[in-house]
Amino acid sequence: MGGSNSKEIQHPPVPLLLEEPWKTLDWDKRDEMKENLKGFQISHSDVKHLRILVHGPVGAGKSSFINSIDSIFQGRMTTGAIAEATAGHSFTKMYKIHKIKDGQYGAYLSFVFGDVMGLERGNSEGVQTEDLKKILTGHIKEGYVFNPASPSLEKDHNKDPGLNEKIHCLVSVIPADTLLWCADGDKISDHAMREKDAAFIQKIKDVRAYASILGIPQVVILSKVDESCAVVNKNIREIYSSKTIYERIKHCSHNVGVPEYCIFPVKNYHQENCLHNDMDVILLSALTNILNFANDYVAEIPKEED
Ligand SMILES: Nc1nc2c(ncn2[C@@H]2O[C@H](COP(=O)(O)OP(=O)(O)OP(=O)(O)O)[C@@H](O)[C@H]2O)c(=O)[nH]1
Ligand SMILES: [Mg+2]
Repeated sequence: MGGSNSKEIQHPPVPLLLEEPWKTLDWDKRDEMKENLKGFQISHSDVKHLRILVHGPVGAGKSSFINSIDSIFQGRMTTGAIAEATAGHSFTKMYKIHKIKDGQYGAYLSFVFGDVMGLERGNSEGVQTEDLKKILTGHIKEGYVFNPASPSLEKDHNKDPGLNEKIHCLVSVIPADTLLWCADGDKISDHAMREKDAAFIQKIKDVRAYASILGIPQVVILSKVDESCAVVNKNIREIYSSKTIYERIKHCSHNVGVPEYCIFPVKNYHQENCLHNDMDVILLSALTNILNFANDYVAEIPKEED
């Protein structure tokens, strides 16, 4: 007999963690990883700095990712790429290159980040995908102020950019807490939200497709893992064991078209007031992969004749 007298079926609790992490890191290697990155050698004599373009939806954590890397090498919190707590329209309005230094007085490291305005849903909102394509080819100069209503004009452009001015790796920052979670349609009932995500994803795909034509390697930084999984929020070392994070990586791979091994979940510094070993190891591991991909790309390009 059914009804209120029937005994409630007790389901065993669903485990939140995978049996085995899908990736392991050595948590004691922060200093060694930092030293390796400080001494990173570029495999092409025409390239002074490996150029990493960081793009993605508005508020995804692009500037925070750049700040997090800068903070690690400064040994303290920095805010060179200003990050903003208010959601909505992009806080970053200008194309800015961020060089990373070894400590306060040390040398510049062998990579720089390009920080751009965020992608937004509408055609006249946020950064224009056409502008991102021009940044990839080195045509847009640093300091260019983005105009969401129209792409850049010829006068804003570098005429004949060399390999050194071009982008060597495209990083898409995608927040793990909101986007893509609803990609299969059954996880969220808000249709408008799904549409919004689809528009973002299409723009990310467009820029990626163009980068692919140019042969530029691409990775995804899956930010805000702390907002996406309570276990990871409590203990960041569970990042590669969390079922939620792993599921989102698979969603992201499926929807954006980036292979899983090119998706790096991270927690950016956002409210901490001092550095944290485990966050650094995770961020440095992602950065090492980004630089290796960028370096593999430039190594393949023939040197310009004198
Ligand atoms: N919890 C958490 N918050 C984050 C993380 N990364 C960034 N944030 C917060 O998210 C907000 C947006 O971060 P930004 O770095 O300004 O994002 P952005 O992609 O540069 O945004 P726009 O320049 O406005 O397009 C800020 O309040 C950050 O503190 C993260 O990994 N975890
Ligand atoms: Mg920003």
